[in-house]
Amino acid sequence: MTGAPFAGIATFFKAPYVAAPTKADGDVAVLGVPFDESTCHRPGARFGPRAIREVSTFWAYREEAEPFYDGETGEYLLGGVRFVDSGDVELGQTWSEERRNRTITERVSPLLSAGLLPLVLGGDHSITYAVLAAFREGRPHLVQLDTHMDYWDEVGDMRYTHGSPIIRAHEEDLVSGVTQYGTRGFHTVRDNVALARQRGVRTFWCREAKQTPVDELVAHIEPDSPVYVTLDIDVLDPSIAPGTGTPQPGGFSYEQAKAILQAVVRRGKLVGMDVVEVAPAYDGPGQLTAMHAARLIFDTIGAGLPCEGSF
Ligand SMILES: [Mn+2]
Repeated sequence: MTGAPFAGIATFFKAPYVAAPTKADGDVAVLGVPFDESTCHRPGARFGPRAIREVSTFWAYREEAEPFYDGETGEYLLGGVRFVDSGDVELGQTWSEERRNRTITERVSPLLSAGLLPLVLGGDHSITYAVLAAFREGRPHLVQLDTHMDYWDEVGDMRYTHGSPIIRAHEEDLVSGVTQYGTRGFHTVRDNVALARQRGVRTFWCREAKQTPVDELVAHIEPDSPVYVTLDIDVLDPSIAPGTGTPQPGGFSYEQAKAILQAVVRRGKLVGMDVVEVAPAYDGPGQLTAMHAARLIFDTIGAGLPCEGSF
């Protein structure tokens, strides 16, 4: 074993694969949800988990969970943090929304019971509702980085599409509050901007978030309170993240997203994270979108969990 990133099977971060991990196996449990049938436009996010896993191996050369040094911020990250890859949730194509949701929730709950931090790789954004259902008791604050509010009340007969995970989680009281960063693009009445505002969702529109110091962006989050982060990769500008189903011009740079994510998890206490809407078919050969997804995962979890050791 040379530890070469490009050799071996591409689990996330080349972490060991354990289908039902316990705390003995790791600290962060990766779970893929390759599902994109709730997409309203371009499909393909079902291939997101594999794409993110493959690109993640680029950073997998460290041994024995030694820390990374981020020279730009002068900080050590992820020292002593062990990842374990628990594989994918497989969902039947003919299943009802309720059955799909239940199946996802039932895979996340044991990870929480085992004391692991779930890191869920989508999949389209519909999966976030089902993941949050496993957090019902802890009621974390939901932090959403996303072009879209995903607060659509309903789309025809479907209540759990990728346009509605936030409204469903919010109205079912799975979360203690909602903060959105990066909202932009053309909105229709179905986006329910007014409804979200009326219910207390705090929305930082993309241009506003870019122009506001990060300390102010997170000041309303209760210090050390549980925070769940959902990162819809379309919050990034399409010039650096084209591989997604519903891109919009004018998004965050990598640095802007990183700064917000790190400020959020340093203010609150990170209890779980998902990254959704990576659709590699539109990504091109450079794997840009998956690369940014993987790197922002490391930046966020690295800032959110204590780091042991330095070198
Ligand atoms: Mn979304």
